[in-house]
Amino acid sequence: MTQIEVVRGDITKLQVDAIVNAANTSLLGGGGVDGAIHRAAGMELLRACERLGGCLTGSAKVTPGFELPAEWVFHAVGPVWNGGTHGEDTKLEGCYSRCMELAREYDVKSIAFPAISTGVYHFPRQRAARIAVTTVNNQLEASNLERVIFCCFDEMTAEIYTRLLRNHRI
Ligand code: AR6
Repeated sequence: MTQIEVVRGDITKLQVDAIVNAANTSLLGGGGVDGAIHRAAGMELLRACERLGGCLTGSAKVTPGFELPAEWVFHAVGPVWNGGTHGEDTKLEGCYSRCMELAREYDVKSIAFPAISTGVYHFPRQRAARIAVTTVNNQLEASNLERVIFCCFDEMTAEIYTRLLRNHRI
Protein backbone atom coordinates (compact mmCIF):
# COMPACT_ATOMS: atom_id res chain seq x y z
CA MET A 1 0.00 0.00 0.00
CA THR A 2 1.47 3.36 -1.00
CA GLN A 3 1.03 6.19 1.46
CA ILE A 4 -0.31 9.34 -0.23
CA GLU A 5 0.04 12.63 1.62
CA VAL A 6 -0.66 16.28 1.13
CA VAL A 7 2.09 18.38 2.68
CA ARG A 8 1.90 22.13 2.83
CA GLY A 9 5.29 23.83 2.58
CA ASP A 10 8.60 24.07 0.76
CA ILE A 11 9.46 21.03 -1.39
CA THR A 12 13.20 21.68 -1.03
CA LYS A 13 13.03 20.69 2.65
CA LEU A 14 11.50 17.26 2.07
CA GLN A 15 13.49 14.15 2.93
CA VAL A 16 12.41 11.94 0.03
CA ASP A 17 14.25 9.98 -2.65
CA ALA A 18 13.11 12.33 -5.44
CA ILE A 19 11.51 15.73 -5.70
CA VAL A 20 9.92 16.96 -8.90
CA ASN A 21 10.73 20.42 -10.24
CA ALA A 22 8.35 22.60 -12.27
CA ALA A 23 10.96 23.71 -14.78
CA ASN A 24 10.92 25.29 -18.25
CA THR A 25 12.21 23.85 -21.53
CA SER A 26 15.70 25.33 -21.04
CA LEU A 27 16.10 23.54 -17.66
CA LEU A 28 18.36 26.41 -16.70
CA GLY A 29 16.37 27.66 -13.72
CA GLY A 30 13.78 30.37 -13.18
CA GLY A 31 11.46 31.61 -10.44
CA GLY A 32 8.91 29.84 -8.23
CA VAL A 33 9.68 26.30 -7.18
CA ASP A 34 12.41 26.05 -9.84
CA GLY A 35 14.28 29.00 -8.31
CA ALA A 36 13.90 27.57 -4.81
CA ILE A 37 15.26 24.17 -5.91
CA HIS A 38 18.27 25.70 -7.68
CA ARG A 39 19.08 27.89 -4.66
CA ALA A 40 18.84 24.98 -2.24
CA ALA A 41 20.73 22.48 -4.42
CA GLY A 42 23.65 24.82 -5.21
CA MET A 43 25.55 25.68 -8.38
CA GLU A 44 26.32 22.08 -9.26
CA LEU A 45 22.66 21.60 -10.14
CA LEU A 46 22.86 24.29 -12.81
CA ARG A 47 25.98 22.67 -14.27
CA ALA A 48 24.20 19.30 -14.39
CA CYS A 49 21.16 20.89 -16.04
CA GLU A 50 23.35 22.55 -18.67
CA ARG A 51 24.47 19.09 -19.77
CA LEU A 52 20.88 17.88 -20.33
CA GLY A 53 20.26 20.03 -23.41
CA GLY A 54 16.75 21.15 -22.42
CA CYS A 55 13.55 19.15 -22.21
CA LEU A 56 10.29 19.00 -24.14
CA THR A 57 7.07 20.25 -22.60
CA GLY A 58 5.19 17.31 -21.09
CA SER A 59 8.33 15.37 -20.25
CA ALA A 60 11.03 15.29 -17.55
CA LYS A 61 14.77 14.73 -17.07
CA VAL A 62 16.84 13.73 -14.06
CA THR A 63 19.73 15.18 -12.08
CA PRO A 64 21.11 14.41 -8.65
CA GLY A 65 19.83 16.58 -5.79
CA PHE A 66 23.32 17.78 -4.79
CA GLU A 67 22.86 19.83 -1.58
CA LEU A 68 19.16 18.97 -1.28
CA PRO A 69 17.98 16.33 1.18
CA ALA A 70 16.45 14.55 -1.86
CA GLU A 71 18.77 12.23 -3.80
CA TRP A 72 17.23 13.06 -7.20
CA VAL A 73 15.46 15.91 -8.92
CA PHE A 74 13.05 15.08 -11.75
CA HIS A 75 12.83 18.28 -13.80
CA ALA A 76 9.38 18.27 -15.40
CA VAL A 77 8.28 20.86 -17.93
CA GLY A 78 4.60 21.69 -17.61
CA PRO A 79 2.56 23.51 -20.26
CA VAL A 80 1.77 27.22 -20.19
CA TRP A 81 -2.03 27.54 -19.85
CA ASN A 82 -3.43 28.93 -23.06
CA GLY A 83 -7.18 28.43 -22.70
CA GLY A 84 -7.11 24.63 -22.48
CA THR A 85 -7.44 23.90 -26.20
CA HIS A 86 -3.75 23.58 -26.98
CA GLY A 87 -3.11 20.13 -25.52
CA GLU A 88 -2.44 21.49 -22.04
CA ASP A 89 -4.14 18.58 -20.24
CA THR A 90 -2.20 15.94 -22.18
CA LYS A 91 1.09 17.74 -21.63
CA LEU A 92 0.50 18.08 -17.90
CA GLU A 93 -0.44 14.40 -17.73
CA GLY A 94 2.80 13.64 -19.59
CA CYS A 95 4.83 15.32 -16.83
CA TYR A 96 3.33 13.20 -14.04
CA SER A 97 3.42 10.08 -16.17
CA ARG A 98 7.10 10.51 -17.09
CA CYS A 99 7.99 11.16 -13.45
CA MET A 100 6.26 7.92 -12.45
CA GLU A 101 8.31 6.08 -15.11
CA LEU A 102 11.49 7.71 -13.81
CA ALA A 103 10.55 6.67 -10.28
CA ARG A 104 10.54 3.07 -11.48
CA GLU A 105 13.80 3.45 -13.44
CA TYR A 106 15.62 5.00 -10.47
CA ASP A 107 14.00 2.67 -7.94
CA VAL A 108 12.64 5.58 -5.99
CA LYS A 109 10.58 4.68 -2.91
CA SER A 110 9.40 8.19 -2.03
CA ILE A 111 8.61 11.14 -4.28
CA ALA A 112 7.22 14.66 -3.83
CA PHE A 113 5.39 16.58 -6.56
CA PRO A 114 4.69 20.31 -6.64
CA ALA A 115 1.54 21.62 -8.36
CA ILE A 116 3.21 21.79 -11.79
CA SER A 117 2.10 24.64 -14.11
CA THR A 118 -0.23 26.25 -11.55
CA GLY A 119 2.04 29.19 -10.74
CA VAL A 120 3.36 31.53 -13.44
CA TYR A 121 2.10 29.10 -16.11
CA HIS A 122 -1.49 29.73 -14.84
CA PHE A 123 -2.95 26.24 -15.33
CA PRO A 124 -6.22 26.20 -13.31
CA ARG A 125 -5.45 24.63 -9.95
CA GLN A 126 -8.42 22.30 -9.60
CA ARG A 127 -8.07 20.94 -13.13
CA ALA A 128 -4.31 20.46 -12.65
CA ALA A 129 -4.77 18.67 -9.32
CA ARG A 130 -7.29 16.27 -10.85
CA ILE A 131 -4.81 15.37 -13.61
CA ALA A 132 -2.00 14.96 -11.07
CA VAL A 133 -3.96 12.67 -8.76
CA THR A 134 -5.48 10.58 -11.56
CA THR A 135 -2.20 10.08 -13.43
CA VAL A 136 -0.22 9.15 -10.34
CA ASN A 137 -3.00 6.86 -9.12
CA ASN A 138 -3.16 5.03 -12.45
CA GLN A 139 0.54 4.18 -12.26
CA LEU A 140 0.85 3.41 -8.57
CA GLU A 141 0.32 -0.29 -8.86
CA ALA A 142 3.15 -0.68 -11.36
CA SER A 143 5.51 1.33 -9.14
CA ASN A 144 7.72 0.53 -6.16
CA LEU A 145 6.66 3.70 -4.42
CA GLU A 146 5.97 3.53 -0.72
CA ARG A 147 5.24 7.22 -0.28
CA VAL A 148 3.88 9.92 -2.60
CA ILE A 149 3.66 13.53 -1.40
CA PHE A 150 1.71 16.27 -3.12
CA CYS A 151 3.58 19.30 -1.83
CA CYS A 152 1.41 22.41 -1.86
CA PHE A 153 2.81 25.85 -1.25
CA ASP A 154 -0.49 27.55 -0.47
CA GLU A 155 -3.49 26.60 1.62
CA MET A 156 -5.99 26.63 -1.24
CA THR A 157 -3.99 24.13 -3.31
CA ALA A 158 -3.57 21.92 -0.23
CA GLU A 159 -7.34 21.95 0.30
CA ILE A 160 -7.99 21.01 -3.34
CA TYR A 161 -5.67 18.00 -3.10
CA THR A 162 -7.02 16.92 0.28
CA ARG A 163 -10.56 16.92 -1.05
CA LEU A 164 -9.59 15.07 -4.26
CA LEU A 165 -7.68 12.38 -2.43
CA ARG A 166 -10.57 11.82 -0.04
CA ASN A 167 -12.90 11.27 -3.00
CA HIS A 168 -10.38 9.06 -4.82
CA ARG A 169 -10.07 6.74 -1.79
CA ILE A 170 -6.39 6.05 -2.45
N1 AR6 B 1 7.83 24.35 -2.76
C1 AR6 B 1 6.68 23.81 -3.25
N2 AR6 B 1 5.87 24.46 -4.11
C2 AR6 B 1 6.27 25.71 -4.49
C3 AR6 B 1 7.46 26.33 -4.04
C4 AR6 B 1 8.26 25.58 -3.13
N3 AR6 B 1 9.41 26.07 -2.64
N4 AR6 B 1 7.57 27.57 -4.60
C5 AR6 B 1 6.47 27.72 -5.38
N5 AR6 B 1 5.68 26.62 -5.30
P1 AR6 B 1 5.71 27.77 -10.40
P2 AR6 B 1 4.96 26.75 -13.07
C6 AR6 B 1 4.40 26.32 -5.98
O1 AR6 B 1 5.42 29.18 -10.82
O2 AR6 B 1 3.61 27.38 -12.98
C7 AR6 B 1 9.62 28.99 -13.24
O3 AR6 B 1 10.17 30.24 -13.50
C8 AR6 B 1 3.60 27.47 -6.52
O4 AR6 B 1 2.86 28.11 -5.47
O5 AR6 B 1 6.92 27.51 -9.60
O6 AR6 B 1 5.05 25.33 -13.53
C9 AR6 B 1 10.15 27.93 -14.19
O7 AR6 B 1 11.49 28.14 -14.54
C10 AR6 B 1 2.68 26.76 -7.49
O8 AR6 B 1 1.60 26.15 -6.80
O9 AR6 B 1 5.80 26.80 -11.69
C11 AR6 B 1 9.25 28.04 -15.38
O10 AR6 B 1 9.69 29.04 -16.26
C12 AR6 B 1 3.59 25.63 -8.05
O11 AR6 B 1 4.69 25.56 -7.13
C13 AR6 B 1 7.93 28.42 -14.77
O12 AR6 B 1 8.23 29.06 -13.53
C14 AR6 B 1 4.11 25.87 -9.46
O13 AR6 B 1 4.43 27.25 -9.62
C15 AR6 B 1 7.08 27.22 -14.48
O14 AR6 B 1 5.83 27.65 -14.04
